[in-house]
This record gives sequence, C-alpha cells and structure tokens, in this order.
Amino acid sequence: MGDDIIKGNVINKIQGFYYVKVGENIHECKLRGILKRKDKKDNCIVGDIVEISEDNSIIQIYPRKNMINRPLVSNVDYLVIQFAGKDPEIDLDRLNTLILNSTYYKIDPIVVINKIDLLSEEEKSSLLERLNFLEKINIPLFFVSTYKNIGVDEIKKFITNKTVAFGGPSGVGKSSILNMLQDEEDLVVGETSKKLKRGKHTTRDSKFIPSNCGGYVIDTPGFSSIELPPIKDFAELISMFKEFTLPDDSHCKFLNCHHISEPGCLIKNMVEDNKISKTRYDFYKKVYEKLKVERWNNYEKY
Ligand SMILES: Nc1nc2c(ncn2[C@@H]2O[C@H](COP(=O)(O)OP(=O)(O)O)[C@@H](O)[C@H]2O)c(=O)[nH]1
Ligand SMILES: [Mg+2]
Ligand SMILES: [Zn+2]
Repeated sequence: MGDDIIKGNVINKIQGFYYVKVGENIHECKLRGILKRKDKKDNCIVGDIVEISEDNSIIQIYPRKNMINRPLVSNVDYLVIQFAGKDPEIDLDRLNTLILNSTYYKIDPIVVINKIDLLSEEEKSSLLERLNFLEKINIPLFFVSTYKNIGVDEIKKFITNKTVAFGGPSGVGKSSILNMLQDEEDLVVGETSKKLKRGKHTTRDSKFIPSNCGGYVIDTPGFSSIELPPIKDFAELISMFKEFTLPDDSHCKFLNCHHISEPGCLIKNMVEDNKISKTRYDFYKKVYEKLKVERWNNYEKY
C-alpha cells in the first residue's frame, strides 16, 4: 500500500529491454516473468501502456485499443494513407485496400495526397472528384506538397498528441513528410533504404519517435498491409463497408443478399442513386470475389 502506480508507454524495444516513457523520463525495463508467454513475440510490444515497479519491471500491460503486425505495434491513433497526386499515379484499389486494413485493425485512417505542386488546377479538381467517396465515409483528406510546404501544418494540427503510422506505396513522399514531423533527420529520402528493407516474413518491432507536434510517429517506411486482411466470412466483410448499412426496417429482396447480382438489391439501388459511391461498390465487389475464390473456397452459404 502507498506505492504510487508508475504508468507509461513502451516506445522502443531492444533485445529484451523495453523503453518505457513516463512523463519526460525513459525507464529501461524488463518484463516480469509472469507476463511472458512462451514463444510469443507480442507479450509486450511498442505502443503498450504499462505499469512498472520501482525497480523497473513491467508488472502490468493495459488492454490494447488496437494492434498491427507489420510493423508490430499497438495503440495507434491514425493510419496516414499516403499517395501522390502524380509520379506515381494514384491506385484507388490500393487506397481502398489500406482503408479496409485500417478498418479491420481499428485504426482511424486519414488520406494524404502529396506532390500537389505537380498538378494544374484542373487536375486538382478532377482528383478531388475521384476522391469524393472519402467524404461520404468520413475520412479526412489532405492535399499536400512537402516541396512547397503546403498542407503540412494542417496535418500537424490534426495529429497533435496522436500516434501516427504511415502507409502507401514507395515514392509518394512518406519519408519526406516523416522528416517534417520529427526533429532528428534519419530517414532516407528519394531511395528505398536498404537497411529498412526486410524479408517478407520477418517481423521487427518498430519504435515510436516523438513528433514535433506532440505524440509519436512510427519509424517504418510504410504499414505494409497491401494485402487483404484476414476477413473470415461475408458478415465480417460487409460490416467493414459501413456505408452499406441499411435502415433497420428495410432489407434486400433476398435475406442473405450479398449485393452482387441478386434482384431487388437495395445496396445496388443506393449505388444507382449515388448514395453509395460507385468506386466503393466496385471495390467491394472485387474484394468479395477475391475472398470467395481464394479464401472462402466458394462457400456460398453463410
Ligand atoms: N514534386 C514533389 N516531389 C516530392 C514531394 N515530396 C517528396 N518528393 C520527392 O518524391 C520522391 C520520393 O520521396 P520519399 O520521401 O523518399 O518517398 P517514400 O518512398 O514514400 O518515403 C523523392 O524524390 C522526393 O524528393 C513533393 O511535395 N513534390
Ligand atoms: Mg521512404
Ligand atoms: Zn443486396
């Protein structure tokens, strides 16, 4: 009794030591034996909120609000899904796949389009049009140029005191933005850093780097989930397209409608009436077919 609880968060992990930030101090900690489950890489990971004892043992790990595997981190507030307006061109399927992953892993997404200095006014408007499905699903969109320092302050304002991971293809300026969000410059711009290139199946713990607007950025060159998340069945898939939710008192003609080619489908009507974006619906159909063929073994009845 009488002992104060020391609470902090794990911001780095190196060879069995956990670096726990408590206020302005960093404690080098060990994980108490009872919290170690054999062969588990995720017993305690970067991002975890923990309690430590006075002799720097981690004695409790708080429940995680979310967790991702590559990089292996927890308690991420935002996934910044980054693309460029040009060079390389935007791939909307890939963008939607990242949104699907962020929904699956329960991390709020924001979309950042960099290199807008390369776009004419007309190109900007037509890009805004192509991306207007984001507004319908309440995902914030930022147009940015790290070259011209356009839009970066808006992002900083948005992510103040938050923990932020980045995702998106290479060459879109992720390192360039990360460099503007942190004080130590240690990210390679303009080339893929060889050191950061990892084998496909290795997991490595990332670290949290304090950002210059409070909070943290995660030091990975990009959340690597460009694959579909492990969605187990149709019900789970449909729950991730929140804009497909029907009012309680209405349903498609067929009760187990998958909204593909069934007659009397209310979802398809909503697409026709432009209440659901066609971009999102087309993406949904692609994901549905892919999961059905590749993972659900053409299982028709759910
Ligand atoms: N035109 C333009 N080029 C940019 C901008 N930001 C970054 N780049 C360039 O895009 C290339 C890739 O940038 P980098 O930050 O390494 O991208 P990453 O692979 O996503 O980390 C580099 O040549 C950068 O100089 C920008 O705002 N406008
Ligand atoms: Mg990079
Ligand atoms: Zn339907």
